[in-house]
Amino acid sequence: MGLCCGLVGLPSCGKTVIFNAITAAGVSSYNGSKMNRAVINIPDQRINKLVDMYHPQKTVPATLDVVDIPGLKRGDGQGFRLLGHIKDVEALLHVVRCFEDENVLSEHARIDPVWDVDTVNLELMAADSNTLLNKLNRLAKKVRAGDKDAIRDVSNCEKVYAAIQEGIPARKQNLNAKELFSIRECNLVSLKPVLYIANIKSIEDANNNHVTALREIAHGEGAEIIIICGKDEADITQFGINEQQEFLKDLGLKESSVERLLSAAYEILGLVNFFTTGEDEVRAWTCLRGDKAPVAAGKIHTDMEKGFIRMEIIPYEDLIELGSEAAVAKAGRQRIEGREYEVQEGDIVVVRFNRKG
Ligand SMILES: Nc1nc2c(ncn2[C@@H]2O[C@H](COP(=O)(O)OP(=O)(O)OP(=O)(O)O)[C@@H](O)[C@H]2O)c(=O)[nH]1
Ligand SMILES: [Mg+2]
Repeated sequence: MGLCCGLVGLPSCGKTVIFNAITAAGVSSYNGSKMNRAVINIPDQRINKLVDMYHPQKTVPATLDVVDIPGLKRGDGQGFRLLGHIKDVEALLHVVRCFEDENVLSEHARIDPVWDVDTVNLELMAADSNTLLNKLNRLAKKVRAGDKDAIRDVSNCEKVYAAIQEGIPARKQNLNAKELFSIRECNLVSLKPVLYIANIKSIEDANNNHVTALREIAHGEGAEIIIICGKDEADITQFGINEQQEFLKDLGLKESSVERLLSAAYEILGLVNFFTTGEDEVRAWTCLRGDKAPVAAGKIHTDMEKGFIRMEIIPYEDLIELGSEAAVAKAGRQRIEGREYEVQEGDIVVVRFNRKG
């Protein structure tokens, strides 16, 4: 399974419209109480080149799961109800309404990205406060028994909790590795990386005041922002690929929102794609930047992680340059790496493993 991103935001900010724009799912926009889920195939020219070379029976691109989560409202505790869905995702795609339209109801008296972002952050932090308090309660017993690990965990959890009470989401707290370790099991929602999506009416609005306000928020916290004409882009997903290109040009866009979103999501999540190749299957896999070879091998099969022996690697660029695996081997560019190797973007891998694990 690919990694999972969740669309969050206030009601009617355009989450479902943007979900349709990036997944071409064509979901009806008017049922805000329902969760929607879709899998995006990640377009990758390299896969096409590998298919030309291996003529496999099956081709599997990398994927990204996207879920459309019903709107959060300020202070009505929905954060708790929706928390389960948000806990399941690895990154938040935070949609912020930056379009004016009196026919579309707004949560607030006026369109106000600062208020919107605050509201979502408050809901996420309310949910996290609850999670942390539960964890502290559970730890209290162990602390009374003098458990050293529990004493350290309590102090770290209390620190994160106190900062949340001051209005600082966990992702902005610059937590160190030990603190992160203590709160890992809590799976805090305000710790998840955020990509802001400004939903605008038309490309002329790309620099309107609302977008400027959102950009300032994003820059202030070192987050990325992408701008999407949700409604128009959702409409054009219903056309064929060539027509879509024409329409994008008409909208003044070079790339579709899927492409922009994917590259931003890859960046914030620190994702790396690697490949397995053969006559039966050419397949792209996803791991996190910095993942060691056994962890990456585990994406292919858990047995490969358990019984990992070594990884044989051909960099994609070398394979294309030299034309065949045999030529790469002859040129001495195939590598053998062990458990400490960090898998790199574009590695074509063969995992050697002990089947008994
Ligand atoms: N004019 C205009 N309307 C939009 C735009 N994006 C969304 N809308 C409209 O806003 C309304 C709400 O959009 P949705 O995508 O359903 O909003 P949502 O965030 O999914 O809302 P909930 O699911 O209720 O939380 C719909 O009527 C959309 O047609 C836009 O860019 N411009
Ligand atoms: Mg919706």
